[in-house]
Amino acid sequence: MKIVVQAAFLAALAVSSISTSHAQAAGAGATTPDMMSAGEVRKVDKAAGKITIKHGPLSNIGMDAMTMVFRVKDPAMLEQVNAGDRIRFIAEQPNGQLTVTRMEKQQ
Ligand SMILES: [Cu+2]
Repeated sequence: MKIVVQAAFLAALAVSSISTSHAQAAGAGATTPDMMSAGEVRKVDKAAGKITIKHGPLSNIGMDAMTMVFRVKDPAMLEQVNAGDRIRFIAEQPNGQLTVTRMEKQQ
């Protein structure tokens, strides 16, 4: 039980620090590539507004590498990528739901 509480606390800390970084980045108009995680698109489900990504470690939310389904912050993000594309992205957990908040296709 104690471990669960600590994990929740750390998650809250991580989310708040990410939000702060985003605000700063937006103010400076700068991209923050070092915050982004690498991944490969496996499936794009425009109807459901979801994307399946094979991702590396997501340090900001304490997740190991795996393949999983994410929601996307903006459905338009799904128009920019196709299965097989390599991407860099940021996933956050604003309401307990893993959501891709930023995504860039790798050239
Ligand atoms: Cu994952």
